[in-house]
Amino acid sequence: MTHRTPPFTRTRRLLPTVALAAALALLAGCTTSGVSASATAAPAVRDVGVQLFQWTWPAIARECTDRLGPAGYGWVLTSPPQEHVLGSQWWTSYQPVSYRLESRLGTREQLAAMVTACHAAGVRVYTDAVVNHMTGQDAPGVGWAGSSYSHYDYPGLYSDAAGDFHHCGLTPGDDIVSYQDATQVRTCQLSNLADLATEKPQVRQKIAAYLADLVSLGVDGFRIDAAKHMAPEDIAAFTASLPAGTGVVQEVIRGSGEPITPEQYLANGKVLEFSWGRDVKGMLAGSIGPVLALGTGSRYAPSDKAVVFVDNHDTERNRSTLSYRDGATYQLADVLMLAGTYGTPLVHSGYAFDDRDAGPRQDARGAVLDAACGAAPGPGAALQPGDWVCQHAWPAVAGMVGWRAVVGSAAVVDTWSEGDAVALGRGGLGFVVVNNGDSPVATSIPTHLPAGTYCDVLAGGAPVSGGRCTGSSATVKGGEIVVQVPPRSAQAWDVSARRG
Ligand code: LAG
Ligand code: CA
Repeated sequence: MTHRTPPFTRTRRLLPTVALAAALALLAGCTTSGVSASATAAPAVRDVGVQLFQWTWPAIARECTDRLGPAGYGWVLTSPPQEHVLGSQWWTSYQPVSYRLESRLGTREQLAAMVTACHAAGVRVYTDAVVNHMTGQDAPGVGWAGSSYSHYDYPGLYSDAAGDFHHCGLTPGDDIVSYQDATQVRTCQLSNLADLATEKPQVRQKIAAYLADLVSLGVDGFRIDAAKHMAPEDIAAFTASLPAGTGVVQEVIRGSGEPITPEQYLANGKVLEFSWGRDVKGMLAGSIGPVLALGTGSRYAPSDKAVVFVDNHDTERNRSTLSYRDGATYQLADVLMLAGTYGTPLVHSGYAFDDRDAGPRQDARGAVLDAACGAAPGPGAALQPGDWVCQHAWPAVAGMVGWRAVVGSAAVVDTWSEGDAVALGRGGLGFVVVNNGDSPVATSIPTHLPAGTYCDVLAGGAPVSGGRCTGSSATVKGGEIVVQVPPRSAQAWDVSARRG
């Protein structure tokens, strides 16, 4: 069970900044130990996103209302919304046939309704913009919404006759062979996908119109798919006319020694930083100590330009990062990401699979069935292929989203590491211990948390008005917290879950 009945609802997590500050002041007044000056509330930041991979628009709308908003998620990233090729595989989404907003994930009307519902829940909506290419189909076909097409002809949109496609002439089949050659990467085809001539004004204008259409429905931002395969100035051109504040998150996969780097794209907006997920995988398999310093150095985009993630739909399949298959270890990676100050976190949430191509569950027509989370989502849940993993609903993940809303932008004031465990404290407002070892951590750790007894917010927290904790509790006294953390698990405490 992840939902608490009303007396146990941690409503404080969703209060706007001012109300949160007031609630904390109240909390301080009600406790004998008081809350120190260092515990003044930092501004509530709802910066955590969730990629609801292959979720339908009606399912996302419901999730925004029922879970994402209440848990404190700030934004959701959807799969691509445009018309696509037919087929049961998930990656048909990445082969656009037209920019009609009709896909097996839902209709234009359902998309608009999803945006309305998410906004009402305080959740912004980003969609995946596949604009580097069209289909990779050698044979002509018909798309999901009925549009006819062939490889280099999309009637009413793009055609070879109009010069809308690249034919790089540099490689066999015009496909990218070497990532050491920037011209190939940008003007040859990615896996036979018809490469748009994004340097041309008429192509840029069509992409801009597609994005503007989504913005007209209330969409707040975009993941720019395959950004590495377009010049930064092309992306600048088709995003220039978006309203100020529209989010731009560019997928530029960092590759060592490659001429194209994420840094070349920072003038356009944020980038998805792949280094963090790769590094945390290595550290959780070896020495965890340095994990708290992740995010610095030449392989990391600046924090304010980085979207940080443990895994995404590609890396959970190519195994370059941890994934739900790694169970408890994977969960610890999400906890670490949400605890830290590096980047804007993006939680991945997909479905279980055996076959990397297998699509989500569909009806006879190929429409994707609405996602639903099981009764007890978590790293230990037994999953069949096609079951929704619902990482965003795992108590430790959702609990850390709430913790992050409480600590806000507070700085890291405590760090601790011993053996296979680390701890981190933010601004005297929150503290977390991650135990990646095979034995329990039972010790006292220096902390800036004010004295008192705290409920573990990864195990349900506590009633606002005091009383018993749902999970375990830990006591802070004399500037130290006494913790008991089982193997391969994490616990977290914050000033909103102090027992009165
Ligand atoms: C991306 N980012 O740059 C997406 O995150 C990634 O998921 C997309 O690949 C890729 N770029 C293109 O948008 C996915 C699958 C591929 C699939 C492709 C197009 O990982 O496997 O290719 O989408 O649907 C598939 C076949 C290829 C075939 C191609 C064209 O696997 O063998 O050549 O379709 O028919
Ligand atoms: Ca290209």
